[in-house]
Amino acid sequence: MMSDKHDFVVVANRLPVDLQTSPDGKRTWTPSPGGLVTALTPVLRKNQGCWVGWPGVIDDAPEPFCTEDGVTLHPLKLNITEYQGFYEGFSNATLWPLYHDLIVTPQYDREWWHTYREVNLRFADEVASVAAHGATVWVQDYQLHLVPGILRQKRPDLTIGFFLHIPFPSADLFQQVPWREELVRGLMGADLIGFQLESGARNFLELASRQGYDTHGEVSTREVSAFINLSGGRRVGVGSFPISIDSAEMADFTTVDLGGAERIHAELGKERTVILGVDRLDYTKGILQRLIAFEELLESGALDPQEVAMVQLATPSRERIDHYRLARSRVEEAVGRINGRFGQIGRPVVHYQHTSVNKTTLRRYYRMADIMMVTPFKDGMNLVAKEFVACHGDFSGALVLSEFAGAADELTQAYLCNPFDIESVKTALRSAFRGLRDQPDALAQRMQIMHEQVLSHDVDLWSTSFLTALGKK
Ligand code: ADQ
Repeated sequence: MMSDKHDFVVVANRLPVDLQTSPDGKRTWTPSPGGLVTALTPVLRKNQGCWVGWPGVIDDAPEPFCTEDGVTLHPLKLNITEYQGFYEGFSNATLWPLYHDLIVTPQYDREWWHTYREVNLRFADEVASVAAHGATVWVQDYQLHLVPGILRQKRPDLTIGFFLHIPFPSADLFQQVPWREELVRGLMGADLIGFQLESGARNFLELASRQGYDTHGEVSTREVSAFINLSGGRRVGVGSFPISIDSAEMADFTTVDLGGAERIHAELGKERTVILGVDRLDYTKGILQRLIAFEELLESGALDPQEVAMVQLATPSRERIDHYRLARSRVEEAVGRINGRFGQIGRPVVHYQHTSVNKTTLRRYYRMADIMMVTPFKDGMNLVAKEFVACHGDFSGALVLSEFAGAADELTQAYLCNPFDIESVKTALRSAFRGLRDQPDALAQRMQIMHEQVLSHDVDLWSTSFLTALGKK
């Protein structure tokens, strides 16, 4: 039975559904499971929960429907103007680059801002219409900054949590935004504001204090000991809640044919060391820098093209935004150049695929890779790093990881590098090679420590600790 009021509501820009059109033109909307869905499904199921979001297709949306897990999916339709101003514009060409420390210059466009406000209002309206009296609402990410504030005004009975999946920048950077007060006020509607890292939470407290809010306490992880006192007696908790993956499921290869992983390796060349990259094709991920580091090591002779192969899987992303198109063409130019210089016909040194792959295939890639390269300039967490580590319960393999990925706080046994410094990426990659060749025991020990960290800190811990802290507020 689908009830129209819910005690627990998740609201995210994206609803976890995909539209499938069969050859005869028949259209079906099917739930699409991802990490966030897996983490939240138990809570949603227990509370007859509801998920509000945009179904991913412009000007089209199914009626609300109930999944097999008993979760109501409540779609919100966006037209092309809303999609451009709210999603591509303000969310992804203003806030995204600003929050990633200006890797590209953010654009401040008043029209986008107006649309962003209007769309946030619509999201808040939808939530208000489905939330039962006294319900808990969990707002996700930078696309919905204003939702907590609007909801608080409409529905003071609700308990509201907000979690930011991407980094939160220093107060100095944030103060650039023409609408800085409104954005902060929007978040203040929440009872609890969660960040990936303590550094992001501290940046936010510093910003709030500069904007005249009364802040007190020290930031901590998975619990709340820092607060902002608002006039009227309400207080907002601020804390760090590092997100993770469904680690046990990722690590469990009992139903996955490991021969598949071996076959992939064999196709690339059994004797070759395989370096893997897996990313959304985003300029923050440092894909080009990783390729250049690889190229320079081939050029200097430090790596032999007969003995090594790089695989880069890149999911298409935000393709209508200029900086994304440019990032893609630079990556593809580098792949072509490196293969032109160091590959042979039928035997490239870089294997590049600009598509998404299914989860089982992805896990085979992770498992067969000798070295995983995760080199973002800035990343809230980076789940790919954790997925790779979870897939190496045999303690094989090495991880090269950017210091600027949130995951570096936990995966301290990785070969850390600074992606702004190509020499540093090269050094980390060479160290990983040396580890593989000369110090297998030390390498296995590093992987074991990281594997245990990821297995004991999974996405369930993330959602439970956030919701427990929110419940205590
Ligand atoms: P993203 O920037 O999307 O997430 P990430 O955390 O790495 O980055 O998650 C990407 C997900 O997409 C992973 O689960 C990965 O397996 C999958 N993926 C990537 N390429 C793929 C491919 N070619 N085929 C199939 N799957 C692929 C944002 C923030 C991160 C934060 C997460 C969660 O930017 O910092 O970790 O949210 O909070």
